[in-house]
Amino acid sequence: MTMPLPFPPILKVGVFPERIDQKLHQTFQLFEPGDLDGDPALCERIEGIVTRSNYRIAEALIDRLPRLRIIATNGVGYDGIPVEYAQKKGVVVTNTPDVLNEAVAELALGLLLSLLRHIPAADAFVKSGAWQTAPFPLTTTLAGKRVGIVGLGRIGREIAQRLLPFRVEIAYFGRTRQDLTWDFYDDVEKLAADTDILIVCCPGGPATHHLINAAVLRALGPSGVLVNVARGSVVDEAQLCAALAGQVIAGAALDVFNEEPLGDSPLRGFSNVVLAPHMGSATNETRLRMADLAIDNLSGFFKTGQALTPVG
Ligand code: 8YV
Repeated sequence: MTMPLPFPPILKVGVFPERIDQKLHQTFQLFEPGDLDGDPALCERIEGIVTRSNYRIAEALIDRLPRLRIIATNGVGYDGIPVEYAQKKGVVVTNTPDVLNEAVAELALGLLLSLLRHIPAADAFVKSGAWQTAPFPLTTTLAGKRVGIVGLGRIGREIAQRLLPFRVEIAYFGRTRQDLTWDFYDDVEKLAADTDILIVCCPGGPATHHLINAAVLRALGPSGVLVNVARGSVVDEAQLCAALAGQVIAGAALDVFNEEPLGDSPLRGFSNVVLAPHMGSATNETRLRMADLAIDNLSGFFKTGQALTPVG
Protein backbone atom coordinates (compact mmCIF):
# COMPACT_ATOMS: atom_id res chain seq x y z
CA MET A 1 0.00 0.00 0.00
CA THR A 2 1.44 3.37 -1.00
CA MET A 3 1.49 5.92 1.80
CA PRO A 4 -0.67 9.02 1.11
CA LEU A 5 1.48 12.04 0.35
CA PRO A 6 1.32 14.58 3.22
CA PHE A 7 0.91 17.51 0.88
CA PRO A 8 -1.49 18.42 -1.95
CA PRO A 9 -0.18 18.19 -5.52
CA ILE A 10 2.18 20.96 -6.64
CA LEU A 11 2.74 22.43 -10.09
CA LYS A 12 6.44 22.79 -10.94
CA VAL A 13 7.10 25.67 -13.32
CA GLY A 14 10.65 25.71 -14.65
CA VAL A 15 13.69 23.51 -15.01
CA PHE A 16 15.66 23.00 -11.79
CA PRO A 17 19.21 21.70 -11.28
CA GLU A 18 19.06 17.92 -10.87
CA ARG A 19 19.85 17.86 -7.15
CA ILE A 20 17.15 20.45 -6.44
CA ASP A 21 14.70 18.64 -8.66
CA GLN A 22 15.31 15.45 -6.71
CA LYS A 23 14.63 17.19 -3.40
CA LEU A 24 11.38 18.61 -4.75
CA HIS A 25 10.23 15.21 -6.04
CA GLN A 26 11.12 13.56 -2.71
CA THR A 27 8.87 16.00 -0.88
CA PHE A 28 5.93 16.70 -3.18
CA GLN A 29 3.78 15.10 -5.85
CA LEU A 30 4.80 17.31 -8.74
CA PHE A 31 3.08 18.04 -12.01
CA GLU A 32 4.16 20.23 -14.94
CA PRO A 33 2.09 22.79 -16.87
CA GLY A 34 1.66 20.39 -19.81
CA ASP A 35 -0.03 17.90 -17.49
CA LEU A 36 -2.90 20.36 -16.99
CA ASP A 37 -3.97 20.27 -20.62
CA GLY A 38 -7.13 18.24 -21.03
CA ASP A 39 -7.21 17.35 -17.34
CA PRO A 40 -9.65 19.69 -15.56
CA ALA A 41 -9.66 17.35 -12.58
CA LEU A 42 -5.93 17.93 -12.07
CA CYS A 43 -6.43 21.70 -12.36
CA GLU A 44 -8.93 21.37 -9.51
CA ARG A 45 -6.38 19.51 -7.31
CA ILE A 46 -3.30 21.75 -7.59
CA GLU A 47 -2.86 23.87 -4.43
CA GLY A 48 0.72 25.14 -4.87
CA ILE A 49 3.21 26.27 -7.49
CA VAL A 50 6.97 25.94 -7.08
CA THR A 51 9.05 27.94 -9.54
CA ARG A 52 12.28 29.92 -10.04
CA SER A 53 12.82 33.66 -10.25
CA ASN A 54 13.82 33.53 -13.90
CA TYR A 55 10.42 32.12 -14.97
CA ARG A 56 7.20 34.06 -15.41
CA ILE A 57 3.88 32.99 -13.88
CA ALA A 58 0.97 34.24 -15.98
CA GLU A 59 -2.29 35.43 -14.46
CA ALA A 60 -4.00 32.97 -16.81
CA LEU A 61 -2.19 30.08 -15.13
CA ILE A 62 -3.36 31.24 -11.72
CA ASP A 63 -6.92 31.41 -13.11
CA ARG A 64 -6.68 27.76 -14.25
CA LEU A 65 -6.05 26.59 -10.68
CA PRO A 66 -9.14 27.35 -8.55
CA ARG A 67 -7.65 25.80 -5.41
CA LEU A 68 -4.22 27.46 -5.70
CA ARG A 69 -3.08 28.74 -2.28
CA ILE A 70 0.64 29.39 -2.54
CA ILE A 71 3.32 30.24 -5.11
CA ALA A 72 6.86 29.57 -3.85
CA THR A 73 9.77 30.81 -5.93
CA ASN A 74 13.38 29.72 -5.61
CA GLY A 75 15.01 33.11 -5.59
CA VAL A 76 14.84 36.51 -3.97
CA GLY A 77 13.40 38.20 -7.05
CA TYR A 78 9.69 37.78 -7.74
CA ASP A 79 9.25 40.22 -10.62
CA GLY A 80 8.09 37.31 -12.77
CA ILE A 81 5.06 36.70 -10.54
CA PRO A 82 1.87 38.87 -10.66
CA VAL A 83 1.97 39.26 -6.88
CA GLU A 84 -0.89 41.75 -6.52
CA TYR A 85 -3.13 39.64 -8.76
CA ALA A 86 -2.27 36.50 -6.84
CA GLN A 87 -2.78 38.08 -3.44
CA LYS A 88 -6.20 39.46 -4.49
CA LYS A 89 -7.16 35.85 -5.18
CA GLY A 90 -5.93 34.81 -1.74
CA VAL A 91 -2.72 33.22 -3.01
CA VAL A 92 0.37 33.62 -0.81
CA VAL A 93 3.63 34.34 -2.68
CA THR A 94 6.96 33.43 -1.10
CA ASN A 95 10.59 33.97 -2.09
CA THR A 96 13.97 32.95 -0.66
CA PRO A 97 15.63 36.08 0.78
CA ASP A 98 18.90 36.20 2.73
CA VAL A 99 20.16 32.69 1.93
CA LEU A 100 21.74 33.98 -1.30
CA ASN A 101 23.04 37.38 -0.17
CA GLU A 102 26.66 36.28 0.25
CA ALA A 103 26.83 34.45 -3.06
CA VAL A 104 25.45 37.37 -5.05
CA ALA A 105 27.68 39.85 -3.20
CA GLU A 106 30.76 37.72 -3.90
CA LEU A 107 29.92 37.66 -7.59
CA ALA A 108 29.44 41.43 -7.67
CA LEU A 109 32.94 41.92 -6.23
CA GLY A 110 34.39 39.35 -8.61
CA LEU A 111 32.79 41.03 -11.62
CA LEU A 112 33.96 44.47 -10.48
CA LEU A 113 37.58 43.40 -9.98
CA SER A 114 37.53 41.45 -13.26
CA LEU A 115 36.31 44.59 -15.03
CA LEU A 116 38.70 47.06 -13.42
CA ARG A 117 41.81 44.85 -13.69
CA HIS A 118 40.81 43.23 -17.04
CA ILE A 119 41.34 39.74 -15.53
CA PRO A 120 39.49 37.75 -18.26
CA ALA A 121 41.53 39.52 -20.96
CA ALA A 122 44.74 38.97 -18.97
CA ASP A 123 43.99 35.26 -18.71
CA ALA A 124 43.46 35.07 -22.50
CA PHE A 125 46.60 37.19 -23.02
CA VAL A 126 48.85 34.74 -21.15
CA LYS A 127 47.17 31.60 -22.56
CA SER A 128 47.53 32.90 -26.13
CA GLY A 129 51.28 33.41 -25.75
CA ALA A 130 50.91 37.12 -26.47
CA TRP A 131 52.93 37.88 -23.34
CA GLN A 132 55.97 36.57 -25.18
CA THR A 133 55.98 39.65 -27.37
CA ALA A 134 54.30 42.46 -25.42
CA PRO A 135 53.39 43.57 -21.89
CA PHE A 136 49.76 43.58 -20.79
CA PRO A 137 48.30 47.10 -20.75
CA LEU A 138 47.96 48.95 -17.44
CA THR A 139 44.50 48.87 -15.84
CA THR A 140 42.97 50.74 -12.89
CA THR A 141 42.79 50.25 -9.12
CA LEU A 142 39.63 49.79 -7.02
CA ALA A 143 41.25 51.41 -3.97
CA GLY A 144 40.42 55.09 -3.63
CA LYS A 145 37.38 54.93 -5.90
CA ARG A 146 33.86 56.12 -4.96
CA VAL A 147 31.25 53.38 -5.35
CA GLY A 148 27.52 54.08 -5.77
CA ILE A 149 25.22 51.22 -4.73
CA VAL A 150 21.83 51.29 -6.46
CA GLY A 151 19.53 49.58 -3.98
CA LEU A 152 21.05 49.19 -0.51
CA GLY A 153 18.92 46.24 0.50
CA ARG A 154 20.13 42.98 2.01
CA ILE A 155 22.35 42.16 -0.97
CA GLY A 156 23.50 45.77 -1.39
CA ARG A 157 24.61 45.91 2.24
CA GLU A 158 26.57 42.66 1.86
CA ILE A 159 28.30 44.16 -1.19
CA ALA A 160 29.10 47.34 0.74
CA GLN A 161 30.60 45.39 3.64
CA ARG A 162 32.85 43.48 1.22
CA LEU A 163 33.91 46.72 -0.49
CA LEU A 164 35.02 48.57 2.66
CA PRO A 165 38.33 46.64 3.07
CA PHE A 166 39.27 47.81 -0.45
CA ARG A 167 39.52 51.39 0.89
CA VAL A 168 36.68 52.84 -1.19
CA GLU A 169 34.06 55.50 -0.49
CA ILE A 170 30.46 54.27 -0.47
CA ALA A 171 27.31 56.16 -1.46
CA TYR A 172 23.86 54.75 -2.21
CA PHE A 173 20.57 55.35 -4.00
CA GLY A 174 17.24 54.11 -2.75
CA ARG A 175 13.70 55.01 -1.78
CA THR A 176 14.63 55.99 1.75
CA ARG A 177 17.65 57.24 3.66
CA GLN A 178 19.07 54.66 6.08
CA ASP A 179 20.76 55.24 9.43
CA LEU A 180 24.26 55.07 7.92
CA THR A 181 27.23 57.42 7.55
CA TRP A 182 27.36 56.88 3.78
CA ASP A 183 25.96 59.56 1.44
CA PHE A 184 22.32 58.95 0.44
CA TYR A 185 20.95 59.98 -2.96
CA ASP A 186 17.29 59.96 -3.99
CA ASP A 187 18.34 60.71 -7.58
CA VAL A 188 20.32 57.95 -9.33
CA GLU A 189 21.66 60.34 -11.99
CA LYS A 190 23.21 62.51 -9.29
CA LEU A 191 24.69 59.41 -7.64
CA ALA A 192 26.22 58.43 -11.00
CA ALA A 193 27.67 61.92 -11.46
CA ASP A 194 29.36 61.72 -8.07
CA THR A 195 30.78 58.19 -8.31
CA ASP A 196 33.30 56.16 -10.32
CA ILE A 197 31.48 52.83 -10.06
CA LEU A 198 27.75 52.04 -10.06
CA ILE A 199 26.69 48.66 -8.70
CA VAL A 200 23.06 47.80 -9.45
CA CYS A 201 21.50 45.40 -6.91
CA CYS A 202 17.92 46.68 -6.56
CA PRO A 203 14.79 44.56 -7.15
CA GLY A 204 13.51 44.21 -10.70
CA GLY A 205 9.99 45.24 -11.70
CA PRO A 206 8.02 48.30 -12.90
CA ALA A 207 9.50 50.65 -10.26
CA THR A 208 13.06 50.09 -11.49
CA HIS A 209 12.47 49.42 -15.20
CA HIS A 210 15.25 51.12 -17.21
CA LEU A 211 16.34 53.02 -14.12
CA ILE A 212 19.82 53.05 -15.60
CA ASN A 213 19.39 54.93 -18.87
CA ALA A 214 21.47 57.11 -21.22
CA ALA A 215 21.33 60.12 -18.89
CA VAL A 216 22.60 58.08 -15.94
CA LEU A 217 25.36 56.57 -18.06
CA ARG A 218 26.41 60.01 -19.30
CA ALA A 219 26.51 61.18 -15.68
CA LEU A 220 28.68 58.17 -14.74
CA GLY A 221 31.12 59.41 -17.33
CA PRO A 222 33.99 58.20 -19.52
CA SER A 223 36.02 56.71 -16.67
CA GLY A 224 32.97 55.25 -14.94
CA VAL A 225 31.96 51.57 -14.86
CA LEU A 226 28.65 49.79 -14.32
CA VAL A 227 28.05 46.45 -12.57
CA ASN A 228 24.59 44.83 -12.71
CA VAL A 229 23.73 41.81 -10.53
CA ALA A 230 20.05 42.75 -10.18
CA ARG A 231 17.82 42.29 -13.23
CA GLY A 232 18.42 43.05 -16.87
CA SER A 233 15.24 45.14 -16.88
CA VAL A 234 16.83 47.73 -14.56
CA VAL A 235 19.25 48.79 -17.32
CA ASP A 236 18.20 50.11 -20.74
CA GLU A 237 20.36 47.62 -22.62
CA ALA A 238 20.18 49.41 -25.97
CA GLN A 239 21.33 52.66 -24.36
CA LEU A 240 24.06 50.78 -22.50
CA CYS A 241 25.33 49.34 -25.79
CA ALA A 242 25.37 52.83 -27.31
CA ALA A 243 27.25 54.16 -24.27
CA LEU A 244 29.83 51.39 -24.49
CA ALA A 245 30.29 51.82 -28.24
CA GLY A 246 30.58 55.58 -27.86
CA GLN A 247 32.95 55.34 -24.86
CA VAL A 248 30.44 57.32 -22.83
CA ILE A 249 31.42 54.97 -19.99
CA ALA A 250 34.60 52.92 -19.59
CA GLY A 251 33.00 49.50 -19.20
CA ALA A 252 30.35 47.23 -17.72
CA ALA A 253 30.16 43.89 -15.91
CA LEU A 254 26.77 42.17 -16.26
CA ASP A 255 25.29 39.01 -14.72
CA VAL A 256 21.75 39.75 -15.91
CA PHE A 257 20.21 40.71 -19.24
CA ASN A 258 16.95 41.75 -20.85
CA GLU A 259 16.75 38.37 -22.57
CA GLU A 260 18.34 35.30 -20.95
CA PRO A 261 20.23 33.32 -22.12
CA LEU A 262 21.91 36.28 -23.86
CA GLY A 263 21.50 35.87 -27.60
CA ASP A 264 23.29 37.54 -30.50
CA SER A 265 23.80 40.82 -28.62
CA PRO A 266 26.31 43.64 -29.28
CA LEU A 267 27.31 43.19 -25.62
CA ARG A 268 29.17 40.04 -26.62
CA GLY A 269 31.45 42.04 -28.92
CA PHE A 270 32.75 44.72 -26.57
CA SER A 271 36.26 44.33 -25.12
CA ASN A 272 35.37 46.63 -22.19
CA VAL A 273 32.61 44.29 -20.93
CA VAL A 274 32.65 41.29 -18.59
CA LEU A 275 29.63 38.98 -18.92
CA ALA A 276 28.32 36.19 -16.68
CA PRO A 277 25.33 33.81 -17.17
CA HIS A 278 23.02 34.98 -14.35
CA MET A 279 25.09 33.05 -11.83
CA GLY A 280 24.82 35.29 -8.77
CA SER A 281 23.27 32.63 -6.58
CA ALA A 282 24.49 29.69 -8.63
CA THR A 283 26.63 27.87 -6.09
CA ASN A 284 25.87 24.37 -4.81
CA GLU A 285 25.55 25.55 -1.23
CA THR A 286 23.33 28.52 -2.06
CA ARG A 287 20.94 26.76 -4.41
CA LEU A 288 20.40 23.98 -1.85
CA ARG A 289 19.61 26.57 0.81
CA MET A 290 17.22 28.31 -1.58
CA ALA A 291 15.49 25.03 -2.38
CA ASP A 292 15.25 24.10 1.30
CA LEU A 293 13.64 27.45 2.06
CA ALA A 294 11.18 27.14 -0.83
CA ILE A 295 10.29 23.60 0.31
CA ASP A 296 9.93 24.79 3.92
CA ASN A 297 7.67 27.61 2.73
CA LEU A 298 5.39 25.13 0.98
CA SER A 299 5.42 22.39 3.62
CA GLY A 300 5.11 24.85 6.47
CA PHE A 301 2.21 26.61 4.78
CA PHE A 302 0.32 23.37 4.16
CA LYS A 303 0.91 22.26 7.76
CA THR A 304 0.23 25.52 9.60
CA GLY A 305 -1.28 27.96 7.11
CA GLN A 306 1.74 30.20 7.61
CA ALA A 307 4.62 30.68 5.15
CA LEU A 308 8.16 31.46 6.39
CA THR A 309 9.06 34.24 3.92
CA PRO A 310 5.94 35.68 2.24
CA VAL A 311 6.65 38.67 0.00
CA GLY A 312 5.29 42.08 1.06
C1 8YV B 1 18.43 32.81 -9.60
C2 8YV B 1 17.83 35.18 -8.93
O1 8YV B 1 18.95 32.92 -10.85
O2 8YV B 1 17.23 34.96 -6.69
C3 8YV B 1 17.00 35.53 -7.75
O3 8YV B 1 16.11 36.41 -7.91
O4 8YV B 1 17.73 35.79 -9.95
C4 8YV B 1 18.80 34.03 -8.81
O5 8YV B 1 18.98 33.64 -7.50
C5 8YV B 1 16.96 32.59 -9.78
O6 8YV B 1 16.41 32.55 -8.52
C6 8YV B 1 16.70 31.29 -10.55
O7 8YV B 1 17.00 30.19 -9.77
